[in-house]
Amino acid sequence: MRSSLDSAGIYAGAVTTSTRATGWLAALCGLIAAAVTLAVAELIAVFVGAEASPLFAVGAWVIDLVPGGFKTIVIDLFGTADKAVLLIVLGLIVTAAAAWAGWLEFRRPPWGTVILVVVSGIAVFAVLTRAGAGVFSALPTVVGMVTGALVLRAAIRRLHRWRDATDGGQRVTAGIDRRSFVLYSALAAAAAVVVGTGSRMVNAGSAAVHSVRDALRLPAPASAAPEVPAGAELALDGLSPYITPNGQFYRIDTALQVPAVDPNTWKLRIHGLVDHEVELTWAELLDLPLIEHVATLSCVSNEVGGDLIGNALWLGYPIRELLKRAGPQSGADMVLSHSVDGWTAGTPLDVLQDAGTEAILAVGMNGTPLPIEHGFPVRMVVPGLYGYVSATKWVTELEVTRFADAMGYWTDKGWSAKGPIKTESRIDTPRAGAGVSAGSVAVAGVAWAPHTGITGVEVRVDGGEWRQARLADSASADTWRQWVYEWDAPAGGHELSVRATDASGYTQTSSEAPPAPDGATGWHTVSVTVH
Ligand SMILES: Nc1nc2c(c(=O)[nH]1)N[C@H]1C(S)=C(S)[C@@H](COP(=O)(O)O)O[C@H]1N2
Ligand SMILES: [Mo]
Repeated sequence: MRSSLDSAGIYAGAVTTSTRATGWLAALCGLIAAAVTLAVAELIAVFVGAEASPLFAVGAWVIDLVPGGFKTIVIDLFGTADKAVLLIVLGLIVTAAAAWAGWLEFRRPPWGTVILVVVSGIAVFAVLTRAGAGVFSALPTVVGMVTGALVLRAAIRRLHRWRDATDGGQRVTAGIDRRSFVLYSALAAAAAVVVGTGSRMVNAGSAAVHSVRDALRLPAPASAAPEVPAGAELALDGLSPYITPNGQFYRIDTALQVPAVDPNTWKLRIHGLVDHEVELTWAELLDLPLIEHVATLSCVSNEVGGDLIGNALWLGYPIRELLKRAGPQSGADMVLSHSVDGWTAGTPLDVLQDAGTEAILAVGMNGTPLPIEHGFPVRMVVPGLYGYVSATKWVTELEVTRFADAMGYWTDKGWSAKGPIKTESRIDTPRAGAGVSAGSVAVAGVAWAPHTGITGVEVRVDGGEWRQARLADSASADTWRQWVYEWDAPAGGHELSVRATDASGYTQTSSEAPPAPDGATGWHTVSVTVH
């Protein structure tokens, strides 16, 4: 009696292989060849430079290709898991292509090899579009491709021999050929896994940078921020804390692989329309009189009621002082900040030069060095502007230029060139859809108009009269403020809305706008049930 394993021809006693099993084994050869290609590419990238690794270059390239409006759609769908989703989708596509290549190489050589070369060619193209790519950046993928192709052909050759011996009824030869095929494939697969994961870890470089960061002690600020007033924190259940802990701070960036920047080799270059180019090392930056400042950072993609916003205590050095050293030339009106990964933001020069705006080159966040995913070792923080036009993480260059001559990453994809944060407010508690007991209910949330300041928050129940909420204190106009409204809640279903007024006298409009191109507007409204 033949077991199903036997018919697959791959259990220990079987020396023959059925047609169906052969097809699957050919596909497996394709997968092994793909693994070898990637592993060899990672290995060579260890020497050529991590940005030359095809794996993340392809993902990063796809992210850059995605049209601007899609940014919000992706964030809506997957939250901040968008990157994991992208990697999984790419992984599935590569797996399918690899299996198909193996099968084709068996049936219609050399078409499997052709697929491998075409897919690798796309990867080479992706690598060459990355920031900091040179001609040598193509080397890892090309060497990987050649090795992968050789392995594919060698494995398929062994599979053919086994198949032919099976067809010819030569059991003894089939046994030998089978062993040769299994041994070769297993060795190639194992080598790919070991070399690939090892090299990937080196390329990610994160281990090394993590330990540098862990060992780091930031200097005390020359001017400490005044204590956050005790009255800034209402400490209500369900209300966002005034200071957002680092672990809860939202994260938005296009980096598939968090850049690993060693502070000891980090440098900032200020160039462009300046009288003197300025270069600043990490040691020089830490020697400057650092300041502390509490500021709220928000993403332009934040929907009304969304959570892509946080408030932190930043430690850093005012950018205006560095610009003074460089001496911007007349005609310049924008600073294009560049991240090590090629991402850019265009910030108005006058905002960065303004003595009343604490725009800083930040090294610390809430008393620790910047978390790696929040821009370690150095990022920008500019009170009052959305992150996409100001908050460059892993920043290495400030290019003084003109809005007429240059564009930040998202502006090039249809978002506004200028991005002041819009006055907004959010109900944190009760949550939408929540059930609460009748009687006194604390309706509370946060409101923000960074750099302008919030002067009033009103709450309305079921479209009735607007009632003043009580505002908590804040460290400065650069941060959000908590608010609370004591509601005497009657039983039934109710709708709560909030709107804020800022220090310029502007009250939030009811008119609803989507995040693109310059930030969402509208009143946050939640429905609750009172028992
Ligand atoms: N290098 C780099 N910096 C970046 C971005 C990015 O994609 N790459 N995204 C910006 C955007 S859109 C926002 S809203 C803020 C978010 O900062 P956070 O992740 O620390 O909250 O970072 C900004 N800085
Ligand atoms: Mo953003």
